[in-house]
Amino acid sequence: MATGTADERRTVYRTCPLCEATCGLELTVEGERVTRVRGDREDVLSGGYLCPKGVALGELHHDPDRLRAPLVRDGDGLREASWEEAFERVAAGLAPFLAENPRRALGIYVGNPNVHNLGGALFLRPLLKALATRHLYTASTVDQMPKHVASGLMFGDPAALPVPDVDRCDYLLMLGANPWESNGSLWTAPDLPRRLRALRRRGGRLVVVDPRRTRTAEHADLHLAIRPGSDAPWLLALAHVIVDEGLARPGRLADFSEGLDGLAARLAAFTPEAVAAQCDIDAATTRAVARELAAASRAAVYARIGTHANPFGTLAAWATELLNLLTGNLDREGGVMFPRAPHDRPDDGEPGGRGFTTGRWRSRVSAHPEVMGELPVAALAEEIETPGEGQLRALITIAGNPVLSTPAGARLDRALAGLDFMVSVDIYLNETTRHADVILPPPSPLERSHYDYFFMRFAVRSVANYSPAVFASDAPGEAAILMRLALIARGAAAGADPRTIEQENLRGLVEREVGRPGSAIHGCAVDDILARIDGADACERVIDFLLRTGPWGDGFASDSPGLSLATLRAHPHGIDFGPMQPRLPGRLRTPSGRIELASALIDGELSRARAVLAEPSRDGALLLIGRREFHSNNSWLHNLPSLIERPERCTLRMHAADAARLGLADGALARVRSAAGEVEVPLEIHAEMRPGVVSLPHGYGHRYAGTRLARATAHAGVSANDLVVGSVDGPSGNAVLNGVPVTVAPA
Ligand SMILES: Nc1nc2c(c(=O)[nH]1)N[C@H]1C(S)=C(S)[C@@H](COP(=O)(O)OP(=O)(O)OC[C@H]3O[C@@H](n4cnc5c(=O)[nH]c(N)nc54)[C@H](O)[C@@H]3O)O[C@H]1N2
Ligand SMILES: Nc1nc2c(c(=O)[nH]1)N[C@H]1C(S)=C(S)[C@@H](COP(=O)(O)OP(=O)(O)OC[C@H]3O[C@@H](n4cnc5c(=O)[nH]c(N)nc54)[C@H](O)[C@@H]3O)O[C@H]1N2
Ligand code: SF4
Ligand SMILES: [Mo]
Repeated sequence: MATGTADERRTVYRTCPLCEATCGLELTVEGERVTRVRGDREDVLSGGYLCPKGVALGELHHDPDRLRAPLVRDGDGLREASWEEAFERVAAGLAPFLAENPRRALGIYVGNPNVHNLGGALFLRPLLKALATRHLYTASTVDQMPKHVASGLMFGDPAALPVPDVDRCDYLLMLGANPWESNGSLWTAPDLPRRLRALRRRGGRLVVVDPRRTRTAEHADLHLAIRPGSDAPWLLALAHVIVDEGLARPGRLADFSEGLDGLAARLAAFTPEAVAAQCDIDAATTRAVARELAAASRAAVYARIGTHANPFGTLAAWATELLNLLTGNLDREGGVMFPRAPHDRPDDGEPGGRGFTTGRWRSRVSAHPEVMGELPVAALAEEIETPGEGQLRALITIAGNPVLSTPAGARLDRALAGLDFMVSVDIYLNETTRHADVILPPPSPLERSHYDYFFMRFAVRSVANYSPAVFASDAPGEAAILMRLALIARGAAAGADPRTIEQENLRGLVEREVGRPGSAIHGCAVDDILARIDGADACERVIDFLLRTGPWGDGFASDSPGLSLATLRAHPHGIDFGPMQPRLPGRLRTPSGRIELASALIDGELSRARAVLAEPSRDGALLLIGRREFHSNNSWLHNLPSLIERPERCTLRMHAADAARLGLADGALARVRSAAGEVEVPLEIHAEMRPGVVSLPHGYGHRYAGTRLARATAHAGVSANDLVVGSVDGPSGNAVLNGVPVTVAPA
């Protein structure tokens, strides 16, 4: 890392931390300014691809509204303060809630950017442990929790998420995902448009299931405009056809799968004919897709947020992997596979483990089951509002903006205003953090080093890439802030050294590894290894250790050419360790050591889905769905000029026939109402919509006083989440963000 004089010009390479694609960027830096951002053509995974958000990384760093110093509340306003004063205020504010045993009035909300920076990825865990609260809420329950539950049940590990092996695949059935705009999710494959075009060019077929004719759907061989919320029965109908017509070919997977025998009976009700009205897909088409999928040599079924943020999200996620299994495409080249990151531990030992359970405790007000230690963020407002023992009175938010990004945002905004104490770790004073008593801002993404800890675990090739910080910063980094908070939560004296947490953490990692029989450092002296770990800060040291003891590591052998942080420093475009390899059955952590298809939870969901099939289909109500935009990222990049100063984008898209019926003209102001609230927004008649479905992007609604977001406020838009009611998918607690019934009228 270097700081330069105004005339010094340098080129730096860096992994973009803004989304899951992890593109390699080439930055030109003149003195203290980023003057150009391009794709790094030599990056081993992205090969030069980038999107407008990556280009705006310099604008994010230079944004005058981005916080550079802590803010503390004085009366009604927030003023700048020193870090010491800010931490003292946090310690004093949290003290009464930390004194309670057990801690029932203190909670934490963890937002999405935590998975895009090393501090959050590595040091949130010690903080959560020190807080010892059951009030844990995260962005996972407005996103992918159903996928974790399905993997937990089937593979015994909620983190075992297979990804499509897109570069070797011949048939891709994609539901509820729009990688042309989102750049892929739980699937790290930069430049998916190029990869999907290549799939079709080699004779493969792309089928897209989405109520909207998205840009991804435009590039498909077949687009099916399904009715929102009905993916689960449709996927079950595909499975039904495959089983019923004797097309199932699980191959080697059958040797370690449990519950294949009972499938025919469990799927019997879900015939293509029975689901046709609910899904709006005719039976002949469903049968044809099932037969194509079964016949394809190397196929993958991939379903994302459009299918998960739904009333049957978990069942849809389960049915997705069931189809991959039935067609023999799970864990097969060109199908869906479990990636392996260079910092992962190997699958040594026998398959099997403790398995996965949910509901070890329940939320206080609505009795939602705990899932992965979390409660649904859709229940956060009611936990703050509802009096009684265990009422949530103090909240920590870390890199989250739930007022705009989670259901019934306006209600949550009012609830946050009533808290006794709130602290936010965030780079902006925004709709959520304006309620905080203290805001602790970590440095910008360019002031920290980066290794993509989470998304290397979803990458279609095993890749390692490390980026040093571009600019120096004297302020505490994200990891240091989280460690200070952890110390406060433990009741350590103010001013205690955060390195205590770091040292404990690293020693714990080393102790576990020297005790693991398959490890290259099995039996080594812990202190000897600790002394040899490399890295400029707490995060780098963890990464160096994990890389060196990972599948391609040097194992701390001085003569080994294997991987370490030092090797990555010498390879600024990354190192590619090749395509994904089969990992089953070794990856399985179920009690039986086998893929488990039968479970009471899924049986319950199947009955619930059968009951819906029997109901007459409701018509009339318009169903609201979302829309991710290429130039945006949830709620928080709207303050950057190149991303926001564009033609109006926060519009309600509607099919022409619905608009005509409702007497709405293109561009007119429409009043949209749901059971949760009401917004007024310009109407856009759009050919991508199907009748009966309207779409509004989420993340807008920058209408609140007391924020510091000049540009975003000038392009405020309305929040889709003021309309989202807050019902959840039962098994996962994931919010239902799609298919919300609304009425629309001229404003
Ligand atoms: N209706 C509807 N709602 C949705 C969705 C949808 O499809 N439809 N999508 C959902 C999804 S998938 C997600 S992931 C959630 C996201 O939900 P959240 O994570 O709660 O919200 P974001 O809008 O991503 O806000 C991120 C926050 O992190 C801050 N931030 C950015 N970088 C950093 C950093 O490096 N460190 C720290 N400490 N803070 C940082 C930003 O200023 C912002 O306050 O939204 C969900 N909401
Ligand atoms: N440009 C940009 N990129 C992003 C983000 C962003 O905000 N902007 N957010 C990032 C985050 S946090 C995430 S989680 C990922 C998400 O990445 P994706 O999962 O690809 O998400 P979306 O682009 O929202 O695509 C979801 C699609 O589901 C469709 N849909 C809605 N309801 C239904 C339904 O009931 N059934 C089916 N089959 N489809 C439905 C929508 O029309 C939409 O096209 O994107 C990430 N990348
Ligand atoms: S696609 Fe994602 S990773 Fe790539 S430049 Fe855009 S935001 Fe960054
Ligand atoms: Mo997300």
